[in-house]
Amino acid sequence: MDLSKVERLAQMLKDARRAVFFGGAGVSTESGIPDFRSTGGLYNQEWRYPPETILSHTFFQNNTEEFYRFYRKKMLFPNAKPNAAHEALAELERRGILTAVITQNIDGLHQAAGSQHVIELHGTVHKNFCTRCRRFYSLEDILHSDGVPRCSCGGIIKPAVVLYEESLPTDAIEDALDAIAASDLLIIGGTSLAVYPAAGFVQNYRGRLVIINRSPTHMDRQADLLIDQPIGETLRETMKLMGGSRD
Ligand code: CNA
Repeated sequence: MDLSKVERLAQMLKDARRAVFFGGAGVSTESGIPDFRSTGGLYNQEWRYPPETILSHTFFQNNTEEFYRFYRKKMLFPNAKPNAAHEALAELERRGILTAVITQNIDGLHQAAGSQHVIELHGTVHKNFCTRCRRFYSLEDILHSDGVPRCSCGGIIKPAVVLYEESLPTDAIEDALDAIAASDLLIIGGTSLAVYPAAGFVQNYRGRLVIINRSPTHMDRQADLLIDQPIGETLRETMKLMGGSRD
């Protein structure tokens, strides 16, 4: 761990008036949830179809049973717990430094860590709806079902997760763009910035920019501070340096 970089991050957070965090699957790898594009990630595992095909709207419609086989096995981690990154971000919000967590993740771990203002660009596995009558079902309901989960009305239940080919929720887009526009520090972490339109939200950022990612991203040259270390460890060390209060 490069402590001088951690020191700089701690100072940037102390100086910030409205910091925002924008993250992805890499934030949850230290909780045991694999990401898509790392070596051990889902894109490097053998499966009959590539993940972006299985996780597409068309595939859900035409191969619902296979979709659910993949989804249950690879996207649901009911026992995962928030790690040091989720906890640090929740603490930064409590201290009035961080105004929003914008996430591409669907695992609900930011909320589990206590973050209040979480903008879920790609939805969540914790909400599921009947495609016919819109009745709500919990993650537990999905975990306790077999094959294709069905509503009491007979309709197929679909997770409130944004699949490839589907649009992002309008309110989440607006909320994310507002939070980014009002911020003076943006921390991007645990994301390859390869999935659009989400990655486009941070592309032209003009404030101070920190990137914490284990592998390179196309925005690295724009960053005021670049940390290629695990994000949980990085934020844990940063919080230690920040001490108990803002100053
Ligand atoms: P991605 O494309 O898999 O990229 C993850 C990035 O994080 C990679 O660049 C890694 O190098 C980096 N990374 C991995 N672990 C760490 C770590 N501990 N510290 C720092 N960097 C790390 O994932 P994106 O989020 O960019 O792609 C967007 C997809 C992935 C979204 O649609 C998500 O819904 C989807 N996804 C979400 C989850 C989840 O909810 N936990 C899991 C897997 C995939």
